[in-house]
Parts: sequence; C-alpha cells; structure tokens
Amino acid sequence: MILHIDMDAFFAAIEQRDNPDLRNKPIIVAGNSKRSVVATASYEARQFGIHSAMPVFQAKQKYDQIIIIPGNRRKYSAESKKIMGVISNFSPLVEQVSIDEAYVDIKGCEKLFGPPAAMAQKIKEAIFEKLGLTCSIGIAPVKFLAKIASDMDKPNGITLIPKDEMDKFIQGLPIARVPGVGKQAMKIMSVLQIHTLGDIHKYDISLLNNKFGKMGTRLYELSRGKDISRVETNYTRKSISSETTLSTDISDFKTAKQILLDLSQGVGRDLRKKKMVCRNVSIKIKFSDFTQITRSKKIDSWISSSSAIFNEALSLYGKLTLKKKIRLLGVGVSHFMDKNAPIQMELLCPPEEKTKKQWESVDMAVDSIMEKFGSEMVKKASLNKPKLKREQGMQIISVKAIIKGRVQGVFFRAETQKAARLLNLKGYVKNLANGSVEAFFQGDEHGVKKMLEWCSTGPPASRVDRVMQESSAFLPCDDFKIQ
Ligand code: TTP
Ligand code: MG
Ligand code: MG
Repeated sequence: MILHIDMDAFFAAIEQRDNPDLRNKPIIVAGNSKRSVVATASYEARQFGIHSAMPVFQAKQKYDQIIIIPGNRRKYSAESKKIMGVISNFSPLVEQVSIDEAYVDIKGCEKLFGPPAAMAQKIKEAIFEKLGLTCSIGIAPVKFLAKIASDMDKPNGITLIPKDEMDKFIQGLPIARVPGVGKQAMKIMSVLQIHTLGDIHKYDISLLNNKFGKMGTRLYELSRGKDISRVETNYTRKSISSETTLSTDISDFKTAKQILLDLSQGVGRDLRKKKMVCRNVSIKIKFSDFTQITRSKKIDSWISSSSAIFNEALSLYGKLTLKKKIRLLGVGVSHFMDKNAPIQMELLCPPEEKTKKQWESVDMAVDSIMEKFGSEMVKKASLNKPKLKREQGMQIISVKAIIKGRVQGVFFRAETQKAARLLNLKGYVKNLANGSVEAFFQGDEHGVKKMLEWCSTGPPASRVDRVMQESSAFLPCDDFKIQ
C-alpha cells in the first residue's frame, strides 16, 4: 500500500503554532505587495472562501479583518526537512513531492507498525509530537489514489481506499479530481460524457489517445486501477568511482574480471565508509584507441556490498561485444541513500536476499582489516588465488591462540572464520568449556600475525580481554572451520 501525506494549511499552521495569538484565527500567509497572492490560508480563513493563489485584495474583500502574515520560506523549508525525517523513520521508501507532502511505500513495514491505517495514525502522532503540526493521510494500493485520498478528509484525517473497494471508488470519482486533468481536458470530457474516472471505460485506448494525446493511455490505465509510477526515493545524486589505467592493454576476460573485482571492492569500501547504500552501478572502458564507453544500470534494491557491486559491474561488462583492447577500466556507483537514516537494511532487502546480508558482514570484516593493515592485505579469494604481498622469506607457521573475554558467541567465531579465510589461513576456531575460545591458525607468517592482531580487537560486540599464544605442532588442515 502507498501512503500520501500532506500537511494541513502548512505555512499558516506553522505561523499559528509559533504565535499563540494567531491560533484559531483567520490568517493568510502572503506577501504584502499590491499584486501578492495568498500562499495559504488557515482553515479558519477558508470558511470565508479564501484560498491559495487568490489575490490578497480579493481575500480582504472576502473578510476585511483577515490577518496577513509575511512568509518565511527558510523556516518552512526547515520544518519540511524535519517532517521528512520523522516520516523516514517509518519506511525507507519515501518520496518527497513538494514542501509539505510525500509518498511512502509501506511494503514490508506492517510487521513493525501494524496495518496501513494504524501506521498512518502512528505517523500522524509522531509528526504532531515532534513538530506540533497536523497532516492528512491517504492510503491506497496505487499512488494517484493515495494522493486523491489524502485530500478527502482534511484537515487532520486519514482516508483508506482498500484494494477491494478501488473499483467502486474509481467508478464514482469525479474526473476533474484526477491529477493532470485540467480545464482543456475537461471540455473534451464533457463532450464525451465522461463525468467520473469509471466513465473512461466507455472508450477504447485508441480513441482516448486520439482525444487526449499522451494522457489517453494514462487515463485508460488509471481507470482500471493501474498506476505504474512507483515511490521513487529521493536519493542523493552523488557518485563514487574508481578507475585504473592498465600497464599493458588487455583483451582477456579473466584479467578484466579481476580488475573489476578490485575496483568494486574499493568503491564498495568507500560507499560503506560513508554509511550509504546505492542503487546504480556503472562501468567505464577506455580502449587502446582512446575511445571510451560507459554503461550503467539501475538496480531494484539498495546495495552496498562489494560483491553486489561487482556482480552488477560484471553483468554490464558481459553484455558488451568488445573488439578493441582495453587500456582503462572503471567502476562507479551513484544514487545514494543513507544506510541508517531510514530503518535498517532488513527492510531494504527482502529476507530471501540473505546472502546479500552475509556479504555485507564479510565486507565489514574486510573493511576493518583493511583499515588496520592496508588494502593490499585482503583480496577476495573467489577468482584467481589472492595475490597477497609476500615479504621475503615467508614461511608457513602454525599458532594456537586462547582468546579470553566475551567471545563465546556465534558471531565471534563466524567473524574470526571470515577474517581467517580472507587472510588465506587454515585452521579452526572453537569454544572451550572454560568460557574462552581456542583458535588454530596456519598460514604464512604475515597472515598469522595479522590474524592475531585481529583477534586481539575482535569483531564489534565482542570483548577480547586477552589472547594467549601457544606454539603448536603442524596440523594438516585444508580449510578454516568452526568446530
Ligand atoms: P498545499 O499542501 O497545497 O496547501 P496547504 O498545506 O496550505 O493546505 P492543505 O491543508 O489544503 O494541504 O501547499 C503547501 C504549502 O505550499 C502551502 O502551505 C503554501 C505553499 N503554497 C504556495 O505558496 N502557493 C500555492 O499556490 C499553493 C497551493 C501552496
Ligand atoms: Mg498541504
Ligand atoms: Mg501539499
């Protein structure tokens, strides 16, 4: 379901809130030049027939005692921002469409906030509590009906159009209320005897297109309860990208894939550092003759893991037919949203995308290792064997470590396993009966050393008090396991 939230007499309500002398009085917010028009009128003023866009002199004719308040756009914008902030605590899918209104897609939010009407009530209460302002909310299965519904019980109302009542509602909906139907269209409507949206059913799509141009198809669909427009989150149009000019021009897929992976990891890391998720991935290719192409893709869900970025980049790359050698490759992400502001990732990614979440925690582990030890330390092992920077004279060593602290949770072992695998170590991690954790690491000296440093900090939410090392005999292992 979609909610459409619209503040009541927005500018006027703010002025009445901030100045008790104006409360319950007929006021208008307007400039004070001769040619000024009413920006908005309080509901008390509307009783005199005063409304937005009416010239001020006319408003005065309607009621000569009308109180005129000069507007303060900056203040209204600041309030608008706060309102959107409150709304975004309820759903990640919020589309602000004007200073005082927003659509909210509440799919997946029912578990947290109850059925749509209850959620609308909670939003109203939250806005009132935080800002002392009222709003009206329309709820419907599609956007255009939600917008119409929000205006049906103003001020301070909630109007719900359930799915099974949508057709009946459309049958009776005056055609003039449909967004986009203006004076010109109304003339044709009256000739065609179209009075309600349901009356559109009388005509086929070609006639509607003929009479109304582009709007014909839209009217045809709206009259059948179809509105393809979705709630478009107001993302920030920033971007992060990374590119690399190759030392020699390449044409083989395997190398390109490895480079795209490296670039995706870098871009993903920067994105996560900003605590953002993104919805657009792009690649850039410069060829040996210096010509250049870019390809980008809008993704259905919000992502931030390097593996998701890599998969999208790779699929863009895979669609190309390349005839020339490549001298530069780039990966970029854009269309960001704050990862934390609107609810948690759980709502952003459906439960079936569990693997995505798993990748995110792998990424978190990688990010924190990289933060500490530098980016050369970790490369995802999914493609070629990771090329770890090896120092001269490295040899395979084995170390047993006893880790004490608040470390026996599943998370600690799982994160330790991830870190160990990323550092290309073999061995195991297990809980001991005395409350500590035993880990066995086998790998090159550099990796084991880094792993022990990692253990001494531990992943977030754990608390490592002490790491005791014991040298250990060589133990043949082929993986790093949780025992
Ligand atoms: P609206 O939501 O259209 O109106 P409103 O909030 O004042 O009243 P309602 O309860 O009917 O929703 O517009 C929001 C604000 O935008 C309004 O308070 C003032 C401003 N505005 C103008 O400046 N000029 C205009 O012509 C309109 C319609 C609004
Ligand atoms: Mg309004
Ligand atoms: Mg509005």
